[in-house]
Amino acid sequence: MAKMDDTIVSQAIIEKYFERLKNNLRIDVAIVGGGPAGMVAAYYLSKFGHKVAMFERKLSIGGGMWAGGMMFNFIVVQDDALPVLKEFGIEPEPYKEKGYYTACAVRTMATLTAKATEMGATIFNGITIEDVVWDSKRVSGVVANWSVVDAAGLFVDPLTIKSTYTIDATGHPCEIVSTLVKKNGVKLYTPTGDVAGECSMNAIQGELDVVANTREVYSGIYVTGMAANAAYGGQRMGPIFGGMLLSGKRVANLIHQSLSSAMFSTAGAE
Ligand code: 48H
Repeated sequence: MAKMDDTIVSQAIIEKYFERLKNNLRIDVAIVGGGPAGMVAAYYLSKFGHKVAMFERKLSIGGGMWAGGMMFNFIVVQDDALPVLKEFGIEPEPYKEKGYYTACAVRTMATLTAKATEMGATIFNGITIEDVVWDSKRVSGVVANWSVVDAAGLFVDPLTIKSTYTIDATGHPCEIVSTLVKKNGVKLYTPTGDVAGECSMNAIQGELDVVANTREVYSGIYVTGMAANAAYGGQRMGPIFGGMLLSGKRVANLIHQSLSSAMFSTAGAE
């Protein structure tokens, strides 16, 4: 093996990372949260040709999908979501009851990630989005810091990334939209004007809700996945994941429409 210089290893990593970071300071779409909904959104938006960066607090992306149901690492999907899985080249196995399919949670999440990055999405892991950029009218970016800064309880000023659109894909806590409301008292496009909060389990209704609730929740920011049900008060659905995939696809389509029109969308309606 050729002689290795340790500092060249360091130099390569530092140069490549900072090149990537600098290249993503102004983007079309910032996705906060690397669960299934965010990852599907990253794939489709990249496929449309938009510049997309995803920020994930943990080192591992995947959110709740890795764990399937109660850590039995299988997911269930329904007929409606099969075209999305097919797009990713994932073939779920038909279950003995008609209309139900199972897939390995780990393999599914790994494939979603591989395809989203192949399509051009950039993933920043180990970074927490702690705030948004807001000009009293519109969200126009995200405020990022190392997750370890938060974990260590340090006070370190963050850095800013400008994005034409932001997606809150943070799952159950709907963290980014909640911060927007808490800090600025803005009125969301939800019926209450606030984060309504997720309702209890009802798999059929929850799956319908998560798709219907995927929308612009305030100027410049959309919700997808469980964050959509938290924002609009939809029900939870347990480890059936078709709705997450369909929600990710829907948010990508909605944002693509807005980016393709000359003006930013101006209202909560889709
Ligand atoms: C950076 C952040 C931040 C932040 C959070 O929870 P997720 O898997 O979200 P979804 O909506 O894609 O999928 C939901 C699904 O996993 C689930 O929980 C279901 C179907 N539940 C049904 C039920 O009944 O319980 O992923 C969200 C990701 C996580 O990886 C977080 O670490 C990350 O977002 N995240 N990343 N900055 N401020 N907050």
